[in-house]
Amino acid sequence: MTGDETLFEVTSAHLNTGLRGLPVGTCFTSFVTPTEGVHYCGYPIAELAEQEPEDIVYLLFNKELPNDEQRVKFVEDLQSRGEVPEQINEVFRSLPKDGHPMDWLSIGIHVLGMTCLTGDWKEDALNMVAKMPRVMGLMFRYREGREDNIPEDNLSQTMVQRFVNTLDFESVDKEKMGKIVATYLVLHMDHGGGNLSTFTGKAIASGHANVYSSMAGAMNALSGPLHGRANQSCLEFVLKVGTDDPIKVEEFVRSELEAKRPIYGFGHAVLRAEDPRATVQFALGEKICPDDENFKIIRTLREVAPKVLAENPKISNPNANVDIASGALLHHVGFTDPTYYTTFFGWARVAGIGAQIFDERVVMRDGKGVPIYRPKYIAEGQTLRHLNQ
Ligand code: NMX
Ligand code: MLT
Repeated sequence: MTGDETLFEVTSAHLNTGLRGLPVGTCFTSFVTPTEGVHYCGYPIAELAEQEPEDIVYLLFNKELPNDEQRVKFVEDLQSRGEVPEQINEVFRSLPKDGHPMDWLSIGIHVLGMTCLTGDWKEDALNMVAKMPRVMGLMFRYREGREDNIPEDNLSQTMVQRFVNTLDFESVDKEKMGKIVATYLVLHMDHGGGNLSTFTGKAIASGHANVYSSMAGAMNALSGPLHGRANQSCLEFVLKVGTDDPIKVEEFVRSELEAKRPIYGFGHAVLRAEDPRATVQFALGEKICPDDENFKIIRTLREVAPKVLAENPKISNPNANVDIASGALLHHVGFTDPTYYTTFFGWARVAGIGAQIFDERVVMRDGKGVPIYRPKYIAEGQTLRHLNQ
């Protein structure tokens, strides 16, 4: 981009639309197109789905995939940052067990901020990424009252292995669990600059709150049912449907719409086709759990719901979004409580939001950083004369 190109004509019709579609900045980590979905540093997401999560963290921070040597060095570097402070155990032990896991996650991130802050944007962002697997595992353990015999953190493991090792669930296929979690992380790490949680995190950081405080705020934004918590609502919805019979599923969808409840797992603010992240997860499910009861239900929902939603011309995108399939896959490998699902989304997003905060604070505007966010709001009845001042 050069000079003062006109990117968008703002009219009064754009007011109070949640900034929908208004260009407000540049994003170096990813972009989202309405038909092809998210691209991380230019790579369409489907091309990256099989990569290791560590490779994608490297990509988001360095804007290129690592070669073999860079990968080894980066994994070692992350491992050296992974230790979590002892205080997190005390804090988690004291939290209400019925508090929502997203609140636990946000508090866990604040504890990291209070105990591990360096004040360097990139160091703090990478340290947080490295500590997340253990924080996630501990959150499950303490919230479920499984406080005894928590395995030591094994820092020489991958991020996903450290999480699975900390959980130490009995009678689960740890390899399958690892594969689902790894794919989940890769698919959810970033989604352009304007999704609500990323935008919120960057806005908070623009006032020079540290990365941890900014990330905790981003997690709170992600916890809403129209944003990240849609994955929890979606599996709850699937369990409520309880059948893969297309006729009954259609009846259920219609009755939810009549009751003015959202059809979770469908629709998007930017996408106008099925989200490729959903397509990847459906393909994975067909491979690992085609006969799983929940998977069969979402397969039917994917067929039925878009047709019903498309009857309403107000709905811009009746197709499946990222949240339709993730719950069924997580459930299949042993995560049977849907209230945890958004924490996986949050865990993944720490990488993308951390990288975007780093770019906005340290790289953009020749290193000066983006100034404090301050969009303009217009008072009801304000005159044109006032507006132009
Ligand atoms: N079920 C019921 N109504 C819907 C849906 C849906 N899946 N999608 C859109 N609408 C309604 C929407 O509520 C709005 O109604 P109204 O004019 O009465 O306020 C109207 O259709 C137009 O909305 P759109 O312009 O199509 O979508 P918008 O950009 O406002 O919202 C979502 C996008 C994602 C919030 C919306 O599609 C939705 O609520 N989907 C269900 C929840 C969900 O799956 N969210 C996860 C999104 C992904 N994520 O991680 O954030
Ligand atoms: C996301 O991944 O953040 C969601 O799809 C929401 C969005 O992009 O607005």
